[in-house]
Amino acid sequence: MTTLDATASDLISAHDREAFLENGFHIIRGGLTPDRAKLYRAALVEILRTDPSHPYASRFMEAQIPGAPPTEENPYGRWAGFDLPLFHDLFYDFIFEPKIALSLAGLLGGDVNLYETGCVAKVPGFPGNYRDWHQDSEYSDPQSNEFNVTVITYLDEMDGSSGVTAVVPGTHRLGALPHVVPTETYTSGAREVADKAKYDAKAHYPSVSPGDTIVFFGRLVHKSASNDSDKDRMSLAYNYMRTDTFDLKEIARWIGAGTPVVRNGRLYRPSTLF
Ligand SMILES: O=C(O)CCC(=O)C(=O)O
Repeated sequence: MTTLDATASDLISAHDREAFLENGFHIIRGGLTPDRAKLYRAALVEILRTDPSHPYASRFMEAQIPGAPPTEENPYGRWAGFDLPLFHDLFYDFIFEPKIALSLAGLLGGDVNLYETGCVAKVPGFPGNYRDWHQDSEYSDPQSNEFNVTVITYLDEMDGSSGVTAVVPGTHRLGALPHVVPTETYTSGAREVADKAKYDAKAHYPSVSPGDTIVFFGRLVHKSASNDSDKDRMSLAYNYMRTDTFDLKEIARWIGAGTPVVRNGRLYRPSTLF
């Protein structure tokens, strides 16, 4: 059976879902084939080179970090980017990657919409406290339920010393934690949990291959590991929600937010009228 013919229940077992609800995260091994991971990586390198004069260049966050200079692949030292379909159509196509999208339906227990598109890029020397412990729900609260997930697809091999996402299992059950603006000299400036040091001891740093995908609840405490290697490490970071998950205050204006992705357990195709 090809993944296009698959349904959510072919990919996520009852045990997978229970473990996801308990731990707050799940890893889809081989979410992309190695060839597809290469294709997206090449497209990501292309858009990381977008000229700063581009009208939408402010969608990229640039880092000035001593010991972590820009590289040939990432000449402006961009560590994060948002609204990727504005820059390359492939990042629209990615929304519908079958194995990932259908696994999400299995994990969330219902049909799925897109919420946000983005990327994370770590140049060699990227420090482990630059994007420190935080909950992504800090940026989407309040919502009607907690079925908003961050979905990070690795385009390089990564582990705890080469830029993987570190997670603290079970922290999604703590509810919304207080966040503060970081005080270090070199930091993303993005809000992080108030008492961050206490999460270090309980951290889990997975080892991943290109195409592997981690899915976690917006309330799961997580951070970026340092990249102590001599190579750029890149990933795509998208958010998806169950169809009964709504913004209750500010309605998200991310490109594509609300796009249907899975319906009736199958990948959405705009075909019913044509
Ligand atoms: O490095 C990662 O994979 C996580 C990045 C992250 O949490 C963020 O940019 O908010």
